[in-house]
Amino acid sequence: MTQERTAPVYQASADEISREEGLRLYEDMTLGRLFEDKCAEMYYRGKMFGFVHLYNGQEAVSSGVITSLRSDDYVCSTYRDHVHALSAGVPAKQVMAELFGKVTGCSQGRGGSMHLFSSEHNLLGGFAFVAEGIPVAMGAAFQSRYRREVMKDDNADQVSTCFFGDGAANNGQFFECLNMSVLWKLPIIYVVENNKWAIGMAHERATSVPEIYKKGEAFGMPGYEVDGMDPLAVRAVAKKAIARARAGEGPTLIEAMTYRFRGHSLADPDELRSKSEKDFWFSRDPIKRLAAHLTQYNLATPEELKDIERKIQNLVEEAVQFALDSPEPDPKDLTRYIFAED
Ligand SMILES: Cc1ncc(C[n+]2csc(CCOP(=O)(O)OP(=O)(O)O)c2C)c(N)n1
Ligand SMILES: [Mg+2]
Repeated sequence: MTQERTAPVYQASADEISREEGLRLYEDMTLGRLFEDKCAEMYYRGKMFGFVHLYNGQEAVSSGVITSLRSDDYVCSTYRDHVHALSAGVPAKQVMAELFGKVTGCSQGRGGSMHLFSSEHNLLGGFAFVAEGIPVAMGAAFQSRYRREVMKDDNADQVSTCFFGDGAANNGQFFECLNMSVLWKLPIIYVVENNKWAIGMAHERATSVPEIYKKGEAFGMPGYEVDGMDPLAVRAVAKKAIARARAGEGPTLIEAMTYRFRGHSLADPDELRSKSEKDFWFSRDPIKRLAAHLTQYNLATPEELKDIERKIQNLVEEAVQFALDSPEPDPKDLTRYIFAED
């Protein structure tokens, strides 16, 4: 096996996180994992249609960044968007119903897996085209700055976060947005989830400089490489970037080294990645990592963590029942939501 690129190990201190914050993080990551496992089950039972891309393994990135945000900050995602939506506070029922194409879904059953949206939770969307969300998130960051500085709205200090993959970081929109957001000092955080693969294309075969975080430097933007399998490491770097953006100092690029535990989508037999590579990353499970920290520093007992898992499992079951019981969109509403309504 070739040497795996990982970020430097982060040494979390005993007082890194409070019990309350630690349990919230654990709950959020557990929800992400159990929700996705249930999606796989429902997909194979024929309850969902189209492509469904799961996030298993990458939970430390979504939870580490999004639980560090304020509820009025913005989150922009890709087609791998279920867990970002959950971390942003979209109820599991609404996400599951959307995946079932039901009218009670967060996009009223029009979007499906790749197009989760919630204006209430400042979730700007899941986007199916690779890198499509990057300029959208930058637009959100622009409006924050414009409202604050031109319209003199002191409350307009919202930060935008933009999640995307290593493959997206080879797309022109990425570079254009890095340039523009530094030029305009926009309050945005670019979070590259480097999971080593873009479908079946290995990252180092597709890019000239595999260390994506270094690409910020060319535009005068701080770039951080972080262990994306460690929620506390992600959280620490996210907090720094959020404070910088909130203070009007401009954007940050974060490259989180992570791994998806399943195939590209549920239609992918996942035969290209080697067993030894998968085993290396499975042994770095981010949820187990957080559990070890919480128990080591007496922030939680194993029984308490088990209780959280049981509670979340029930919540996911309820989400499925809600989705099953919900109606399909009415065909007479087919042309609604295309243009702004009166
Ligand atoms: C503009 C565009 N080109 C190609 C595709 C097909 N496509 C879908 S996912 C994907 C790989 C993207 O990989 P990455 O950005 O690393 O994200 P990951 O799936 O690993 O989360 C590609 C090429 C697409 N959706 N959009
Ligand atoms: Mg990738």
